Amino acid sequence: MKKFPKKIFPKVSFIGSGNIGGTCAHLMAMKNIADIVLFDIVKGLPQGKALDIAAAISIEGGEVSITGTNTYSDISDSDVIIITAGLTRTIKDNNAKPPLDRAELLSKNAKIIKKVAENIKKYSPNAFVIVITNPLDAMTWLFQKLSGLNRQMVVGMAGGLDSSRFCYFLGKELGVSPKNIHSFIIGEHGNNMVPLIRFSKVNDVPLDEFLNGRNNREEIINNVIKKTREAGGEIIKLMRASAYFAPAAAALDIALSYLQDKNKTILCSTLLNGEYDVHNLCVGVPVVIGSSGVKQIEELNLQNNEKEAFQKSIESIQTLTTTLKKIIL
Ligand code: A3D
Repeated sequence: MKKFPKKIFPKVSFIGSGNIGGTCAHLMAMKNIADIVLFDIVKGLPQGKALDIAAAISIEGGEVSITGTNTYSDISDSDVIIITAGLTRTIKDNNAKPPLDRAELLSKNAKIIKKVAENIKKYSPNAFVIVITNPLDAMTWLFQKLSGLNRQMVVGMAGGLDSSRFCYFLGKELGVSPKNIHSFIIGEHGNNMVPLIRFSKVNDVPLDEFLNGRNNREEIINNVIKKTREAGGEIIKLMRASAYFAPAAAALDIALSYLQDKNKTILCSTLLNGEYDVHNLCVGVPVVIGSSGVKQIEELNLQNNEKEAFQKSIESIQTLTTTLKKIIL
């Protein structure tokens, strides 16, 4: 029988093989598009997840490979790296404490990102890197600075997730499929996120127009924004673990746009150097992701009230980034 050479797949590595890392690796493996490496500092965890996912690949008839490791050199020459290493805001002791604020994670996760950046710089300096570790915008900035990777090769996953939550809640409220809703959430991933209602559409109709004539218009919008802002904390309260299915799906969306040169516009945290009048900060804005990473940063023409909310968001990111400069750089 004629033998065909084994297909060569791109390589995707996950730094952190916990809930998001493991779930995203599974989603990616089922697409049969990349060989996968799961890395973690916990011995056995990435190896066990890799073994489990390998059997799932086999059921699907997939050809990709998956490896679990505690050795950084195994991530060498990755095409994409997804960073989920770090602590979450999870409630530790049975509801006794409220969830940790994203800002409280800053110094602990910064130390982890420092180590991760050193190793990615050493073993995979040409990878496209997606940061998920919180506080997201500050960690994306820190990773970009410490790794020295080109700014177009580093993004933070956040706006895509926030927007998908907005679409879900609005869809439920209006009885419309979320896939027919477009929303833009820019700025910080956190309480100061900026939902841009003027840019939101339902069935291609501007949201304002769609809701025209409803006397509870404000109530609907405020309710959806509130639910979107609180979704992360609500999930922690309910299941005592940070969200991971939707964050994993949102990270996969970014990785696929890069690997398959889809040129999709996705809301990501990216290093701004003058765009939106912001300098040297990572902030969530719409970007076009394709085979060279961030191909374009889309600059929306913001109105005064939107600019004000965006500025508040920027100040919050700036505060965390300034703290980082003091403790890490
Ligand atoms: P979890 O399931 O705890 O997984 C984190 C993994 O990181 C664990 O397996 C740890 O062992 C591992 N880890 C810790 N330190 C290191 C290190 N130095 N090197 C390699 N691995 C390490 O958490 P998770 O997957 O649910 O969340 C991961 C991160 O994503 C956290 O910081 C969350 O706060 C964040 N998160 C972000 C979003 C966004 O939308 C941006 C959403 C949900 C969670």
